[in-house]
Amino acid sequence: MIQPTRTVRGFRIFEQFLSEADQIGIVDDVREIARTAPMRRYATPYGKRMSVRMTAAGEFGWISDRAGYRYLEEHSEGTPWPSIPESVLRVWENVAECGRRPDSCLINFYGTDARMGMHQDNTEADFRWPVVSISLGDAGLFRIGNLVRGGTTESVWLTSGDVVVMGGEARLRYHGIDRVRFGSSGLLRSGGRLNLTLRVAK
Ligand code: MD6
Ligand code: FE
Repeated sequence: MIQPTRTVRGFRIFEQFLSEADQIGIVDDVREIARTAPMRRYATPYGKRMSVRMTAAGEFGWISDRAGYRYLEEHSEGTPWPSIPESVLRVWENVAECGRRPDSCLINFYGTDARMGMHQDNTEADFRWPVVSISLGDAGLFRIGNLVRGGTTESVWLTSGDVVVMGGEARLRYHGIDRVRFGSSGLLRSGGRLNLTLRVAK
C-alpha cells in the first residue's frame, strides 16, 4: 500500500498524490456533475448560509437546510445525483484500505472569502469507514483539532493534488478550512478551491 507523506493527528496526508493530468481530469468530471446537479449555497440549521458552494455525486448526496444536515438520494425532486466518476473512485481504491466503495462524494467549491468552520463528519452510518478528501486548485489552510470541540489545533496547507484520509482514531476529529489563498493555483481558470470528500454514507 502507498504510504502517506505526512500524518497529522491521525490524518494521513498524501501530498501531491495526483498528477496534473489527473487533476485536470477530475476537474472536467466535476464540471459535468455541476451541469446536472448545480452547486448551491446551503442554509445551516442555525439560519446562516454557508460560504462554500456544494454539490454531490453518488447514491447519496449531502445537503443542509434549516431542518439539519443529512444524506439524500436526490438533488431535486425525484432526480438522482450523478454517479461518482471513475477518476475519483480510483483515488479511494488507492488510499482507503477498506473493503467498501464510497456511496457519496461531496463536492465543495471555495470562492474568495469562503471558509468552513470546525466540524465533525458525523452524519455517516458507520464510522469504521474512512473519509477520503481530494484538494484541487487554490491552497486551503486545513485546521485539525480534537475529538471534542476546542483545545489545541494544528494547521496544514492543502495544495492542488493533495489527498487526505481521515480514518481510525482520527475519524471523528474536528477539522475545518480557515482560509483559501485565492489565486495561488492555475488549475481553475477563475481561481478558487475545490474539495471532494468520498464517504460511505449508509
Ligand atoms: C475541505 N474538508 O477540505 C473540507 N472532511 O474543504 C473536510 O471537511 C474534510 O478534508 C473530512 C475528511 C477530510 C476533509
Ligand atoms: Fe469534513
